[in-house]
Amino acid sequence: MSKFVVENRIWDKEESLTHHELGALQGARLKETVERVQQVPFYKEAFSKTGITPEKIQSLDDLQRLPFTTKADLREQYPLRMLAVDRSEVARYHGSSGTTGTPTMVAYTHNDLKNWANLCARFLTGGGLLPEHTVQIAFGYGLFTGGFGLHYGVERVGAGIIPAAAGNTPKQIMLMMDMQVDALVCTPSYALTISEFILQNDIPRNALNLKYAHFGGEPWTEDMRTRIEDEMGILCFNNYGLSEVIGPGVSGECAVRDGMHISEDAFIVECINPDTLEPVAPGEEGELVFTSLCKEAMPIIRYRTRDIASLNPEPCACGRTTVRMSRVTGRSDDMLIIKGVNVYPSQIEQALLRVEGTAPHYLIEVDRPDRRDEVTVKVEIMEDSFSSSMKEMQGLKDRILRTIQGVTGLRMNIELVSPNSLERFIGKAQRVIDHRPKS
Ligand code: DLL
Repeated sequence: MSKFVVENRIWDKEESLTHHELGALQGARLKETVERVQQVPFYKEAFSKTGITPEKIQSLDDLQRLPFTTKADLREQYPLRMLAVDRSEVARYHGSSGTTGTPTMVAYTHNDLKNWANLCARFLTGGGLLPEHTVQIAFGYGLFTGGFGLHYGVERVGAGIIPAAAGNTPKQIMLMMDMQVDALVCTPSYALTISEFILQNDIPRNALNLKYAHFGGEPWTEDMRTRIEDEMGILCFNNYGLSEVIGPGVSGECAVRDGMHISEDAFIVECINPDTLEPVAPGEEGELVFTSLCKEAMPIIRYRTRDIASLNPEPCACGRTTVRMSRVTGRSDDMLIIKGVNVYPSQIEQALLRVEGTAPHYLIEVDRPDRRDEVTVKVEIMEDSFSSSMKEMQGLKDRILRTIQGVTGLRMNIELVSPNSLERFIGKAQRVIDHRPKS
């Protein structure tokens, strides 16, 4: 565990408004956003279909009268039909990591970029960033919002940036050592790859000056945090965002690390039951829905993220008053339905990491031989847990099987594979392959 202590710092006053102040600000900004989206034919049409006019939106209470926006809607408007400003006002474009090949393009005005950098500066400050630190950004720089988003956030705080980008792990480590880097920014799965390289090459911990890291861009579990923290001797913070809403900077952990603070002056968050579309109670899991409040180029109304998490409106010990979201346990479209039971890959990860002797590298393969769903979890074993005794290996397999069954209620096939045999990731990990025919 790291000895690094993060002082409790708050970046700007919008993070700790009173309930009343926040409500008034959100209400006023919602009205402006509703006016702005009248420039987007998609919204104009969606509003008129339901008989909503901007005048009918007077306060936050009217939010639920507005239509939802889905990923499919954005795909249909590809590439830029969601733009609410003239193209001459666009300063930058990014794209979401689409699995279908066509990305969803998003656009930012100069104001949007300024605002975005500020949102990232907030969670970075909450998680320890100081102007005197040196930060290595090992996210992809490109259409992906991770690299540039974090880059300008770190710059806004005034810290020194090493824009290493993702990949070339030996060079990442050389830079971290030679430049005495304080903080690492990347996906949690790339952090695992880096950590493994450090261990395998016997690089002593004191050759690095790394104190903490900000990870985001993909789901990860609390058990994964513990593994990485123990291996690297650092503190790890979680941050969340999505391109359609802005990129990173939607939310992030503070020093308390009990949920990610959502920047509510910039986004209204709702948590709904994805089937009934009704709000769920605080603390209950549901799908997150975001409405942007400050975006000029591509404002978005009630965007259904498909990310499953819960909201905690209780005040936080750090002094911020903003609502906190839990870890994302999964995306509704990542959810596997196995023999009628809903399972998220994160549940399998959580179970696996609890079994001593397993490495945090795994692959979940789903198939349907003889019309019966079958899941095989390939798990790497740690070098020093490997044994030539069949009995010991069978014992490890049984422990994994039982732990997964305890968490998911399902029996899965467990395949132990040798160290280093599964793919390593430099960006977002792909840990599920579903071979079942799409119905
Ligand atoms: O991943 C933005 C980002 C970059 C956030 C870097 C944080 C750090 P997209 O490529 O559009 O944008 O993917 C967004 O990634 O809907 C979630 O499913 C997932 N995701 C992002 N951050 C987290 C997180 C960026 N901390 C999608 N935990 C989102 C769990 C996350 N899932």
